[in-house]
Amino acid sequence: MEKTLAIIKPDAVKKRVVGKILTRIEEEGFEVSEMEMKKMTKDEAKGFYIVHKGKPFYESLTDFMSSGKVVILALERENAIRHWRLTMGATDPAVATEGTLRRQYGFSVERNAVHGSDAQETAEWEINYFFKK
Ligand code: DAT
Ligand code: MG
Repeated sequence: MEKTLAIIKPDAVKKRVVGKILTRIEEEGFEVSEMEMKKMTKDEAKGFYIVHKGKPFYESLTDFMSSGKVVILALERENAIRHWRLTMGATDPAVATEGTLRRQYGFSVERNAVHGSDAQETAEWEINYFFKK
C-alpha cells in the first residue's frame, strides 16, 4: 500500500466543503491514516513549499496557505499518489477535468482547494513534515 499527503486548503475550509471532500476521499477507496486540522504559520508554509522558493508565486502561495485553517491528511491506498492526483485534477481549476475536486471547488491556480504529493520521495518527505513520529 502506498501513502500520499493531502491538504484541504484554506479556501475549501472557508467554503465549508471539508465534509464533501472527506466523503470523496472515502469513496475513492482511501484509508485516512492521519488527519489534523490546524492553521499553519507562515514559516511552516514556507518550509512545506520550499521546492517553490524563488518562484514568483512563492510569497503569495505561502501567505494563502497560512491564512486560515487547513486539514492535513495522510491517505493510504493502492497507487495513492497517482490516484489522489487524478481525483484532484490539474493545478489550474479552469483546465481541470469535470468531476475533479479542483474543478468542483477550486477558484484559481493558487486557490485550488486541495494539495497532493507528486512522487514517492516527496510523499514521504511531506508526510514526515507534518506527522513525524
Ligand atoms: P500542484 O499543487 O498541482 O502540485 P505545483 O506543485 O506546481 O502544483 O504548485 C504548488 C502550488 O503552488 C499550486 O497548488 C498552486 C501554486 N501555484 C502553482 N503555480 C502557480 C502559478 N503560476 N501562480 C500562482 N500559484 C501557483
Ligand atoms: Mg506539487
